[in-house]
Amino acid sequence: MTRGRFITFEGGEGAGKSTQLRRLVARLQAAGREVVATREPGGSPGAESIRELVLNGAADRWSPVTETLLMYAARRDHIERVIRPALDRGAWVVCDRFADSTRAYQGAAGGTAPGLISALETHILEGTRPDLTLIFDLPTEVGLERAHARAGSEMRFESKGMAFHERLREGFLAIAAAEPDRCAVVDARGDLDQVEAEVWAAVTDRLAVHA
Ligand code: T5A
Repeated sequence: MTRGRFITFEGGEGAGKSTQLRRLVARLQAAGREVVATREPGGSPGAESIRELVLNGAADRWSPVTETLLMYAARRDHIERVIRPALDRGAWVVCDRFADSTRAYQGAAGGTAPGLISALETHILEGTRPDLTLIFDLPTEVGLERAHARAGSEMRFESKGMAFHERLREGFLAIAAAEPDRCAVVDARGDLDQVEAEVWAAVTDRLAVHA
């Protein structure tokens, strides 16, 4: 059995990831793939319980280091119970946020030491890394406007202030620059169809998939 492919969507708040993830999943399914659509923090029952803890409450409820550990506890459960089994049976896994969000949110924007995050990547991911990461890039104020306009969002991270979100954007762009073979930056300013076309071009260019 050939291992499936692992695609992650990353970026700041309100960049349009979830909307585009649904469109990509539909296109991959139409191309005959088994696709598992999932998200972080969350994606398994245990990780969804941790999501409730980490995304709700006051902005300073958890320190960046504690957040890092909670994200990785959730991620380990998600990998063990959902991501690895799916990849092993040949399914494609499309995940809304993954390890780069910890690097950007808790690391670049939050100040958690890069050494701690690297150690967690080594020991907790154990090689479960994306084949392709789409980094949605958008001016910070546009993303926050979109996120605020959308109903039902957890607000803890959105309430952290403009400087935090600027550091976040720089953090994601630094990851893309450091790992160009894995990462593609998507200009998220376009309309829904323009962004969808950019996502599909990145997927078909970099992974073996036929429309
Ligand atoms: N987090 C997560 C960490 O801090 N560390 C970690 O390790 C991980 C894994 C998750 C939070 O957790 C943090 C990051 C996050 O703060 P969430 O509620 O899942 O919380 O939030 P997000 O992942 O940020 O998801 P959002 O829903 O906020 O943003 P999306 O998914 O990027 O945007 P989407 O698709 O929901 O769109 C937002 C709004 O914009 C509109 C949509 O219709 C929607 O109303 N929109 C557009 N409008 C105009 N043009 C377009 N092209 C548009 N695309 C979408």
